[in-house]
Amino acid sequence: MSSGMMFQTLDQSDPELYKMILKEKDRQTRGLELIASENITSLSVLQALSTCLHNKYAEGYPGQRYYGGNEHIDEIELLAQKRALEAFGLSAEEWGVNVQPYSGSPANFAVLTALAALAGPHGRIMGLDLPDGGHLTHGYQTDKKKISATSIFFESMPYRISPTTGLIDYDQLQLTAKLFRPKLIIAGISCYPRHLDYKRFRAVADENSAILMADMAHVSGLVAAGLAPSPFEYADVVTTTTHKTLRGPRAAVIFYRKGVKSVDKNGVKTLYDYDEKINFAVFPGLQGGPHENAIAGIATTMKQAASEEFKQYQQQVVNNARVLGESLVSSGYTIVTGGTDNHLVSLDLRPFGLNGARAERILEEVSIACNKNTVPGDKSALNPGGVRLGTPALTTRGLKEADIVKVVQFIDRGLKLAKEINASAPGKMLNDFKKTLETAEFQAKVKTIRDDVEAFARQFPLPGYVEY
Ligand code: DSN
Repeated sequence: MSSGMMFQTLDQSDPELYKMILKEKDRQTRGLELIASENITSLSVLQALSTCLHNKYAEGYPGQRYYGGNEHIDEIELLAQKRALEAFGLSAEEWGVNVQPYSGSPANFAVLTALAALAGPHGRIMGLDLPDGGHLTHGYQTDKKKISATSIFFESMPYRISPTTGLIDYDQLQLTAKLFRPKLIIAGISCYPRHLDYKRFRAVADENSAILMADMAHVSGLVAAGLAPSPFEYADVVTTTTHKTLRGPRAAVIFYRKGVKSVDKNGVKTLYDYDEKINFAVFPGLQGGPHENAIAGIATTMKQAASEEFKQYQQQVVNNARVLGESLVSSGYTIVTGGTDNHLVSLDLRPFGLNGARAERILEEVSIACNKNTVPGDKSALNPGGVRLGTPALTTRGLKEADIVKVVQFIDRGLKLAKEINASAPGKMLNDFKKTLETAEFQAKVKTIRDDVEAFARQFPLPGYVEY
């Protein structure tokens, strides 16, 4: 019987929810998305995500599932694995890949579970501190509280950036690693506008007999396109989400070395054992049934990532980020490290006389999305002095260099308005700012900028389904 709610479209069966989705689609269409970790995935990925693959349980791995009926699921997962290796130019003899992680945080936790916990649950790890541009799952804790589970179940020690240059202090990492003797070092960023020196990371890892894990989530699209240094030359394990610059589904993959690790003077070979450990940590260690619809999305993303069109897209992402930085500087703003090598710019608003929270708030009011972020020397991660801006999503919508110059003009108008609001606010608290922003006088000014931003943004199509 093909009637009843099971056969209705979403707009028929749940108009209340459907309307909310339409509103979100409209928000994305009329806004400028500058959150550096976001992107707009392709129609084909959205289609893969909403297929019958969603219905299937497939605990285990291709050829070794716990339930029957997985012959086609196996084909799809093997295709995703093969294409993931190809997208990054990896040979199946030297690298393996697990495409099941639900997203970046579980992927990173699985690697730590597999490799840092070899000597028990308190394996020592080092990662870039979150306020310095690292990620929660690289061991983040504060002096008061262990925040990430990666700092609760592992012993973590951060490395940092120089408060003056904004660049990673590799010398300090080297010194600290000697004292801390980490089992695993993470080379990865969430807000760092420069390339990483993987060779240097490898040297520090070797000095301490540590495993080198690269979390290339932010830059994996650039790596696939050959526009950022490849971590594969130096790292033992590489994780990445698949939805940032890579522009795929909300998911993640883990690459790990396999095959011959070393040969001693008698010709005796030692093999990598990451394969079994990492796969076991993902399932059954931490996850249950893999999301095979997301894995199908990964398969088609990796096909796209190997294409010439994708390389051109990534080149445009980088070009746009460079122009974003240059235009901000020529408009009088300060950007961390003075420029960018990748897809993001870290805007330091302290010299301009504004903080990150106010900047994020005003820009949201005028339909520009970004996020407040710490900048070098910030005393408090709760009150950061800057915002992070990235170009992947805008580039997907087709913006080129000249469009980015216009985007900077909109940002500039918004930030100057924020200063005007600050000057009129009765006090110095964020609430004073927000209340003043709500007054009719400033709402009228906000509307003028927002109307211009939205008219501009609507010129650029949003990939995906036409309606939602
Ligand atoms: N939320 C992502 C980012 O913004 O970098 C990382 O998880």
